[in-house]
Amino acid sequence: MSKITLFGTDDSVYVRIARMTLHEKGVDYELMPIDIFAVDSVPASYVDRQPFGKIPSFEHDGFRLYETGAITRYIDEAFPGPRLQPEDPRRRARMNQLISIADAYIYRPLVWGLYVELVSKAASGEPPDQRWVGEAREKMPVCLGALSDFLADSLWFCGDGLTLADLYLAPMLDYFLLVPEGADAFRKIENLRTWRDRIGRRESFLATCPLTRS
Ligand SMILES: N[C@@H](CCC(=O)N[C@@H](CS)C(=O)NCC(=O)O)C(=O)O
Repeated sequence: MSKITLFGTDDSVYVRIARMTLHEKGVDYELMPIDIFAVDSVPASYVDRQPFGKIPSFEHDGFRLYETGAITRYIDEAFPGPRLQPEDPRRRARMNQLISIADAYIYRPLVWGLYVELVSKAASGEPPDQRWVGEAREKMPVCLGALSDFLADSLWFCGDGLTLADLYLAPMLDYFLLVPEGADAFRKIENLRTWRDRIGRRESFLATCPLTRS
């Protein structure tokens, strides 16, 4: 029986991407809590797993891996279950493009610049960094416009089949949708709204909702 461990916390966007991938593949795993933000509680041994101090990291029968892109592609390729990467080279390139976009242009402004600054900090009575919020606000329509163009009238971001691109975007947009102005802008874009409703019904999405929000 193979043993799979994912290290990280359930409220992390990137941990959720890896968890959704495991759920979509029907792979059992253990989530080992590592609170990367509670500096004192990060075990020194975690640095051996992830020297850059990020979550998640992953282990499968002694094989250690970090970086969510590598982890999710490995899970898709090493385990049976529905394929989450298109065979067709152009669709696969599109999926990889979307994952890069999510990493490079979506995560920071929509999750950190808007959700963390306007929702998370407000909950703990901290004022937002208005410069950071302003930059994120400028980027928001570019992010949503590009995603809507990629999705077009498809069921999923790369066509008729769910791929890793959908699993990357869902946890990021889930935090962004907790920002009232983000939710307003998003809900006005019909194809994104329909996609969100579709992915929001999947077991992988529901089962990985951060416990702090359930
Ligand atoms: N490139 C990393 C990014 C992972 C990442 O940024 N994780 C966040 C949590 S969602 C983290 O560990 N943040 C801690 C920090 O930035 O100090 C990956 O793909 O796994």
